[in-house]
Amino acid sequence: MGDFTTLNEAVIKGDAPRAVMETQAAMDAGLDVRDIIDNGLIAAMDEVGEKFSKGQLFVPQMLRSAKTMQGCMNLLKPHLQEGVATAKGVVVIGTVKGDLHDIGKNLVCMMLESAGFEIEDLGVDVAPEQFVKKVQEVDADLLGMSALLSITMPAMAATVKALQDSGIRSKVKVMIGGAPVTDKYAGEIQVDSYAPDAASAVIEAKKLLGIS
Ligand code: B1M
Repeated sequence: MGDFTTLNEAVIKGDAPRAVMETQAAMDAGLDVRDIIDNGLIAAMDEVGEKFSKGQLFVPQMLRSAKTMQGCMNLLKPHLQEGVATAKGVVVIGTVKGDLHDIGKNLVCMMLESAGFEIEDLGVDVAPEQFVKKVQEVDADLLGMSALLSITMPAMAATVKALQDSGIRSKVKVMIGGAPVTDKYAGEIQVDSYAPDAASAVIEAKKLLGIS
């Protein structure tokens, strides 16, 4: 594992130029892209969340850190390629209604895309009906939902119900994730899979669609 102290600090401070420079330096030093993401960027965002919980920083600073992380991700994205991309299945994905967090969801999209899946990203604050409409429109193989707030998790259950009401639940696999989401919750709302992070999301997606 590399030493990411300076990159961590830059993300926590929301100093985008410095963070991007540090990310580039880490790549130039030959460090693994996943290591940079996990220990350089995600670890810093976890600390931002902790500081926010303790009242040591506020929403505008959290937003600045989020934008900084996104800038670094843009730099890393081309290096996430897993090999030649061949269409493995169509994935409709989005952050659920009432929730505006998209960094984790975007990371999941990037990893799935680089693993060869075709991605239909609906963005944030996606209502159950919007998910259903898109799944029908593109004949999706997999629906992915992300939630970062405890109070928006029920929107996942509402989407599953909307799929059932439209008669298409059995035609599409459903995977959920996001910091407050658990395997237990996935069982309760009867989705097909839960993934704790972006790398497992790829493994789970492949498993669900029978791809090795
Ligand atoms: Co907010 N926020 N936020 N926030 N924010 C959290 C989530 C919080 C935990 C902070 C805290 O209190 N410690 C807390 C939620 C508490 C709770 O409900 N459990 C919180 C809160 C309270 C809020 C507001 C209510 C604050 C306010 O306004 N008072 C507000 C809500 C706005 C809204 O959504 N309606 C709010 C706002 C924001 C910003 C807009 C400022 C910004 C988001 C910017 C953006 O996303 N574009 C923000 C941020 C940045 C965070 C923290 C600091 C970081 C989130 C993040 O990007 N993590 C966060 C604290 C934390 O999580 N440590 C916090 C990095 C990211 C890579 O991880 O998203 O977990 P994550 O994704 C992972 C996995 O979860 C998984 O894979 C990803 C990669 O490994 N995964 C999936 C995610 N989706 C998946 C889907 C899958 C599979 C895996 O399948 C489909």
